[in-house]
Amino acid sequence: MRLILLGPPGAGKGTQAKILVEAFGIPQLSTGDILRAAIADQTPLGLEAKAIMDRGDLVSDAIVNGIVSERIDAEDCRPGFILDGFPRTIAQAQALDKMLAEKGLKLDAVIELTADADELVRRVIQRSKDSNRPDDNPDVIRKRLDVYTTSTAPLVDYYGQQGLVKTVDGMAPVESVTSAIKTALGK
Ligand code: B4P
Repeated sequence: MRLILLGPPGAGKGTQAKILVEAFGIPQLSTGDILRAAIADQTPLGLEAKAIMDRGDLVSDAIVNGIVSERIDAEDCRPGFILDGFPRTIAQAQALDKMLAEKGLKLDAVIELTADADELVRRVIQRSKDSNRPDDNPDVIRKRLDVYTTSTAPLVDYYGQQGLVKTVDGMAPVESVTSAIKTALGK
C-alpha cells in the first residue's frame, strides 16, 4: 500500500503514521523527521534547512523531492510506504506522480486529517513542553498554519481530482482516528 497522510501541522500525521507502520508493516517516510535528523547531524542539508524550518517556512521543493526520490527506491519501500508530511506543495505532488509513474507505481489513497486551528495550536504548544523543536511555539505555529493554507491545502483538490482523497476527522482521540483511517482504507 502506498499512502499519503495530508493535513495541517499538529493534525496527527506523524502520530498516525507511527501506528499504521505497525498495523500495515510498511515504513513511514517523514520528510520532517529526515530534515530534523539532518539538522541534528549538522550535514550541509541540515545547515541549509534549519533557519527555514525554525521560521515555519517550507524547505525547497528540489531538496525535499531529492530526499523522497532516494528514499522510495530503498528495499524496505518495495511493499509500500506511508508518506508523512510529503508532498506539501503542488510541485512536490507533481514530482511524486512522476517518480511513481517512472517505476510503474500508483498511490492507493490520500488520507486528509482535519482539525480546527485552535486545537492545532493547542497540541503544538502542548508538544513544545517536551520537545526541543524550535518551530513549536505560538508565533511559528501560526505561520505554519498560514503556509499550510496557502501551499498545501490545494493538494486536497489535486488528489481529489484523482479520486484518492479520504477525509478523516483528526479531532477525535488518537485510537478513534486510527480506526477511522482503517475503515476509510477498507482494512
Ligand atoms: P512535520 O515534521 O511534518 O511536522 P508537523 O506538521 O508539525 O506534524 P504532524 O501533523 O505530524 O503532527 P503530530 O502527529 O506530531 O514538519 C515540520 C517542518 O518540516 C515544516 O514546517 C517544514 O519546514 C519542514 N518540512 C517537512 N516536510 C516538508 C516538505 N515536504 N516540504 C517542505 N518542507 C517540509 O501531532 C502533533 C501533536 O498533537 C503531538 O504532540 C501529538 O501527540 C498530538 N496529537 C496527535 N493526534 C492527536 C489527537 N487525535 N488528539 C490529541 N492530540 C493529538
